[in-house]
Amino acid sequence: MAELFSVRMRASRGGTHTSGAERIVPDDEIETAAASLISRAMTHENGAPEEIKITVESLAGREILRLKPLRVIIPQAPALHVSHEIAISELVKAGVSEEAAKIALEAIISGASPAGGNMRGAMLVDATTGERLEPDGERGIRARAVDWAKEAETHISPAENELACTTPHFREALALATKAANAPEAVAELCISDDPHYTTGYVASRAFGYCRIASMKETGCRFGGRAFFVHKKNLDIDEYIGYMRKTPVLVNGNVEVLHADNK
Ligand code: PML
Repeated sequence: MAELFSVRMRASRGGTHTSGAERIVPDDEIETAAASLISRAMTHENGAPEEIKITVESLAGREILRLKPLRVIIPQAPALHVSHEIAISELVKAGVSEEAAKIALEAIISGASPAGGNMRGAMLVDATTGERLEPDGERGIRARAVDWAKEAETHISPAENELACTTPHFREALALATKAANAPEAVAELCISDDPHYTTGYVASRAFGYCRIASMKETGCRFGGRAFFVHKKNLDIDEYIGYMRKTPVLVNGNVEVLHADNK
């Protein structure tokens, strides 16, 4: 099999992150992947960047983990208060305490970094107490080295089409959530986009899948981010961070999408 490379883009303006994305591709697709990531950075709704960093890194010698995408469930969430209730109840179902779920949700929608803005990566949160465990509150935890397998890229099922699960946001988030759900000591994840006009978020867990929730914030709100909930008691934080940053994951398989009736 051809050697694979991670091609990552991070764009910023005035020191503030504007967009970021990653592809895992064979060597003869590096240039195309880099060009498409640059175009994405330049046209992002967070505004034109002043700086775009592209990192190309060989994944040779690293074992590639192949995972099936989490199952996708879409509840009815017509308004902010309903969507937040659904998110909290999904987190609780997955094993997060209500207190920890509320702490993380509140932090994400009001700026989770110590300076009061968005973090560059995700919060790491003890699922029982809500204690923040990430070593650096600005940088947070970065989930890297994850993409769809090439075979999966062009396959969008009729259900995905019908339920508008075709945005790049969705597909990238589902791949990332699939990786995160398989991390050591992972309990669940909560995500709200930091794009001001993208208000759909999700709660994901290995046991219950990817619950895609509309109206997670007001349109125009610039806050957003992720919380990875873990069991602190058994956590080896270096192992966890190593998995999230370094273990290459390719997601492949049909995306199963279901509408759910709210309980
Ligand atoms: C992000 O902006 O990176 C988060 C995207 C969340 C996508 C939610 C969805 O559309 O399912």
